[in-house]
Amino acid sequence: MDAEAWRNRTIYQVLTDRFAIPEGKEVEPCDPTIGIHCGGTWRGIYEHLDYIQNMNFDAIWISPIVAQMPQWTSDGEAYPGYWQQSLYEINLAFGSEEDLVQLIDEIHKRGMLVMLDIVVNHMAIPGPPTDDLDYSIMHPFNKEEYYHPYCANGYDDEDLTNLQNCWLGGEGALLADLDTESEEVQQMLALWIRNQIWKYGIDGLRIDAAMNVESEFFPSFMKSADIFATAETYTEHIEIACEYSHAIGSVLNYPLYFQLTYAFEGPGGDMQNLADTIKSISEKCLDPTTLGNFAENHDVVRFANHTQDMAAASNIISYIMTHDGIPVIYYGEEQHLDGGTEPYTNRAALWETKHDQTAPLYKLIANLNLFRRHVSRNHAGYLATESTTIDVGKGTIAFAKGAPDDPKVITVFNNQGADASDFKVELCDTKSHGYSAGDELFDVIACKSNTVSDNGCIEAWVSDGEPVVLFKKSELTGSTLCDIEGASDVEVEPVYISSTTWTTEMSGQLTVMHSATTMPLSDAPSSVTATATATAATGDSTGSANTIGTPPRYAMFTIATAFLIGSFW
Ligand SMILES: [Ca+2]
Repeated sequence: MDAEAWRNRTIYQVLTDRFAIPEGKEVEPCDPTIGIHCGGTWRGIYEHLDYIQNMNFDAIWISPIVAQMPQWTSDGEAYPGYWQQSLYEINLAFGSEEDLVQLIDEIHKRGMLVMLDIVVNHMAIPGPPTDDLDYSIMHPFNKEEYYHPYCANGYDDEDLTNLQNCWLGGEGALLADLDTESEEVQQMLALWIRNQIWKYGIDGLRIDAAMNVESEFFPSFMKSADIFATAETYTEHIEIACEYSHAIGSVLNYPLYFQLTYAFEGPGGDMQNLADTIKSISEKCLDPTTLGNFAENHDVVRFANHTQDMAAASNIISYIMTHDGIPVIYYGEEQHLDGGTEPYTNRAALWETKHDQTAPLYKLIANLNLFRRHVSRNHAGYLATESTTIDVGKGTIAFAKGAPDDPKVITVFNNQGADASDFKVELCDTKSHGYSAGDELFDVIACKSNTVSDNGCIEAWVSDGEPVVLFKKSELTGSTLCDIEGASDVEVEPVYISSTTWTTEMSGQLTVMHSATTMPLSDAPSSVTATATATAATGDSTGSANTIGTPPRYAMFTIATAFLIGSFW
């Protein structure tokens, strides 16, 4: 799955420990302030996929899956999954290997993609830092020589050496910084990522703490991974984030995140500053339409922690869902959760909301996902074309998005809040919005028609501070939005899962690899589809020339998947 395939998707970010507990599992009430496991599992996610899919997401980002530092330390437990200790074992706190395989299988069956969170910067070892740390407990990086020498607090984005070579983490959980300049370390990480992707059928990666690794590491790592990745570059500096977008292909758009939050958290927010940031990112990053856009994640305070205003939340979410880039919504954002980061109450247990599918922001996201998919299905260039900023006012900003010859989606956002009096934003530059007098538009947020005035102005009426999302009304037939006539749901894109086995040398041993790799059905050669059908019929595993056998569990998995995907198609 490449960047083009991911650009058409929207991502729901799950913190596996906090999203859902499986039926029948008893857990204590979750206190996110104390930093211990609350009991969410892969099986819990599996049982709550409807909650994600009914919001019309077609990709899910899950926490890292590998085995963690097992013990409690003064920094808490490894519940988020970033304190890895053994890269070829899975994290049993999240379930069994069968549970993980079942989850990924089901996500694929539903036509959704899996984004796996991974760490290449560090391994975890209990502190405090001393001269005789036992590196042998970490696998496969079990010797001191694989690491940079200890130095604390590698968080200074003004000092590259500190940022890239010093250790993250606290005194309790030391995050031993891998010597990613070493060719041996590079080769071991390349082998590992190929293993994970092929073994589990991973479609995309989210790379943790990417900025803490020199950007030169990534081009060859990405060549080994050979799938789309986006990465954490936790900085306001556009130059740094964009450098990593070139090295990796995409980053999570932190520079935009900071300015979006400032712009929308209250009526004083600076929209011109937001417009300038969008322009600068467009000039410096690889491709803004494949960056990951977000307003919340597990490392930042939730937006409702800045303001409880529902209209403000609607505006920032609507921006994420309609502007250039791949929307990423953090679990609980749809429930208007309001946690902060000191302590990490932004990681509250979602089950305490009872996974409410009637929450206002849940419904807003569901509709905007549907809208995005509807427009992009009918207009191939929509998502790949960068927006034009067509108006910046005091507390308002408006955009037009769409390929040159296509009708444009017109969006108008504001930071005036739910108690603001109704007002209108007039967009009179017919060249930039592309519509003519008398054209009938439709606002998919307010579910209201809007006719372009005789002088060619679009009069975008803002009620209760809500955002305005306008499109040509005749284009919305069949979208199911606002009960417009001709309702029919838009199917998510089916994916084909190929199955092969192959062998490779790993840590000096010949090891059988089991592949379950996904691609859009449209990309699968006809012979591949035929093979999958034949596979299901005969019960034989497909394989490449160097196949030396498929362990039964994986054979079952890949054959069943091929069969079900075949039926789906
Ligand atoms: Ca590093």
